[in-house]
Parts: sequence; C-alpha cells; structure tokens
Amino acid sequence: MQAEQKNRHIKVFKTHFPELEISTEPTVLESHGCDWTRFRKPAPAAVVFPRSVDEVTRLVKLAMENRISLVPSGGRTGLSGGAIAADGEVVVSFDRMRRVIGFNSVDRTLTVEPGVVTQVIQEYAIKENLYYPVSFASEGSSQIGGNIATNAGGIRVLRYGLTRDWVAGLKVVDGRGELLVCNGGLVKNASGYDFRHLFIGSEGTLGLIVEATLRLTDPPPPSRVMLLAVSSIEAMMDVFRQFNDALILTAFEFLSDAAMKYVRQGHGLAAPMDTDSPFYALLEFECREDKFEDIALKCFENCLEKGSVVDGVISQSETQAADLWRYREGISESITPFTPYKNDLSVCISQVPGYLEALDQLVKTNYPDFEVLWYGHIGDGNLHMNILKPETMALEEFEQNCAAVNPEIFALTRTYQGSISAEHGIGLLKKPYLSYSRSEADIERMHGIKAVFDPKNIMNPGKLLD
Ligand code: 2HG
Ligand code: ZN
Repeated sequence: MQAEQKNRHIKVFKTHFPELEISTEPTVLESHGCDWTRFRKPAPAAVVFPRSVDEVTRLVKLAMENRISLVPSGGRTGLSGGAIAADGEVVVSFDRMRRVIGFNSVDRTLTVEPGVVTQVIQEYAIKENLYYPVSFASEGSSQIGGNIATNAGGIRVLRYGLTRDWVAGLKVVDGRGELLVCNGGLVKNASGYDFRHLFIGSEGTLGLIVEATLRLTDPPPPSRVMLLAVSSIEAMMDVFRQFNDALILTAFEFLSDAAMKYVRQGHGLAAPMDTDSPFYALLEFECREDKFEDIALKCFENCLEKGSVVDGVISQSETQAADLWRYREGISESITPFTPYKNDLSVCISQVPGYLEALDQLVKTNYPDFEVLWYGHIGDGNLHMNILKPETMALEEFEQNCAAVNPEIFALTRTYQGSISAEHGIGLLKKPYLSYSRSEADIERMHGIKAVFDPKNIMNPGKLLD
C-alpha cells in the first residue's frame, strides 16, 4: 500500500477519534504487525490500542465507513500468519484491555477482557480452587482473545478438549461495528444459531472479541508424567492404547529423536535416559491413589516385554514432572533460530500410524537434504512437522522449496480425511491449501457468513479466505 493511503488511514482516526491511542512508531509497527511466523514482513499503517468496548465499537464503525482494514492483535504467538499486517492495515491491539471483569463462584465462570494472558486465567482459577485446563507452551504470553479466535488446543486436549469447550459466552464487535452478545454464560440455550461458535476459530475475520466468559472446572487430581523411549510409530500407538485403556490420560505427546536432539541442545538438557530411540512418548496420567502408579508401571512392563518401549522414566515430584515436560514443551522455542517451515496436521487417532508412515516416506523422498522434525499431540491425532532452514539458504528459496511439496502432503492428508491445520489456524500461510480440507460448498458458505458479519471486508481481510 502506498504511503499516501496509509497516511489517510491514520488521519481518519486522528481526526474523528482523537482520544484513541494510536502509534506509528517503527518498532511498534514491527512488533505488533506480525505473529511468530517469519515468512512475511510486517507493514501496518498504524497500531491502535482501544481501552474499552465502546472504543472498539467506535473504531470499527470508523474503519467500516472509511474501508480501513483491521488486523486484530493479541499475544502474537500464532504460527499461521493470522495476525500479520503486511499491507497497510491498522492493527488493533488488545494490550490495554487486560482486566479481569468478574468471577462468579456459583456459575464457576470468569469474565475477562480479550487482552488477558492465558496464564493469568489459569492462575486466577487456581486461586479460586478451580481450574482452567487449556494449556500450551506459549500460555505465558498468548492472550485469551487470540486463543478464542484460533480455538487454541495444546497439550491436554485429549482430556479437556479445546478452547471452544470452555467458552460460555462472548461479546463481539462485528464488522458492521455492532456489539453482539453471544450466549451470556448460559449452560442451556436453545434459542437458535449459536454465534459464539462461529466466532471461535474465525481468526478475526468476522469481528473482534471484546469480552469472554470462560467456564472453570474442578482442579485435577495429582498426576504423574512418564517419558518413554519408543521403538517405532506403530509401537507408539500400541503404547497409547495400553495406557489409555488402563488409566485416565491427561496428555499423550510424542517427539522424534531429531526433536529430542534440538530441545536438549537448545535448552542444555541432559539425556533423559540411557537408551536412544527413534521416538519418545511423553504421557501424563491422573494418579488419585498409589494404585494408579502401579498400573502405569505394569503397562510399562508389558510394553517392555513386547518391545514397543525400550526405556523410560516416571516423575516422583512436581519438579520432576515439570523437568520431563521441558523435553516436549521446549522444542518449538529451541528450533526458532532455524526459521522452521511448519505444517500442523491431524487425522483421527486410529489413522495415525498409516498416515505418519506414508507422510514420513513422502517427506524423506521430497526433502532429502532438509532436516525434518516430528512432534505433537499424537494422543489426539495432531502432528507437528517442522523443516529446518539450512543456514546458507535464503528464506524465500527455502519457503518455496518447502511449499512445493505441500500439495502432495495435503493430498495425502485428504485421503485420510485429515485436516491441513489441526490447531494453528489457516491465517495467511495455509490459505492457498484450504480446499484440501474444506469442500467448495463449505468455502462458498464461509464467504456467505463473512458477508453477513463483515459486509465491507474490513475484518482481517485476506486471512483464511480470499
Ligand atoms: C506445540 O505443540 C505448538 O509445541 C507449536 O503447537 C508447534 O512448533 C510447532 O510446530
Ligand atoms: Zn501444538
């Protein structure tokens, strides 16, 4: 976008809404104009910092009247480019809307502004002797508005579900600049279309979330964590079944030996056990009584006898559990210096072995010179594939090389009725491939819904849909 047009956008807000905090500082444009992806350069016109629902409503109305594109911005920890403003858009940051509005102990709900950090919500719940179970590596900086807009998943989905399952109500300013109150915290509400679920996972393309009411639950019982050296991917699913049938699992994650190498290197971690293996499983189970630990050890012995597991460790304290989790949760951060190209895939759990084997073959044939790391939430069917950029290769060439194989990867995913984005969203980076997971009819209906809520196409335009 031309500088002239960017200036026009800034002038609209400065003239008609002088109280609105607005920044055009280059460092702020740079930091707030993108997420954790590194494949597009941020180039917003400005960043605005509304302080209230009223301010959001006013600014969206102005944007609509003047056809100014808005990009919502939370903790900017996204991995699909959903929060990138690369074309003179105005970024709407929720950094000044970080209040906890209220806790209701009878309803067991917490109502918050969108800029509240996920970890603050978890800690608030603990203080009230309750639990907010959605958890993932970036919870220390991601904001709840972004979690909801992307339906964030993470490590405990197999036990507690996704963000969607914990949203009891939403207030949203849609692309028409109107405030919609969606479900207001009700448990039961059979009064027609539930807009709440449209906004969850809509990636900011329909409206801006300005308030959320979250459901909290009972705190979990004590748990134990095991890290197991697993001999193969088929064996991994066998291990999953053994433990899942015998215990209540709260997480079942995996990582490849290459991922183990990088996380150890990146965080200076010692080898977790004596034996190396091609894959590792990290599992967490509820341990209300000692007998559950005995059951886990029995499962472990069975797996050892069958040869599916070759070694393993179990936590005996919360500190040890946290230390074991580092081998999994630290991976993403440890590979950031290698500008990884990411795919975030899912299939039904029962399909994982066949799918992963076919995928691994495809990747080995097509990327013989790249280092490919596998890890993810295998217990819910979600695999993260990360290709590391060779140091000497230019970013653009690397992206092109990686993307060249995407059609084959996604066609394979389609044959398994899987998804090309399990939990990271479509954003900008996966948009060209949406049709591998959604039918033509689906996409047409999505455009129809977009037109209802955002008739002027000002809400995160160009993300998710064209
Ligand atoms: C995780 O599970 C995150 O660690 C990041 O979803 C995944 O780095 C990735 O590809
Ligand atoms: Zn993940």
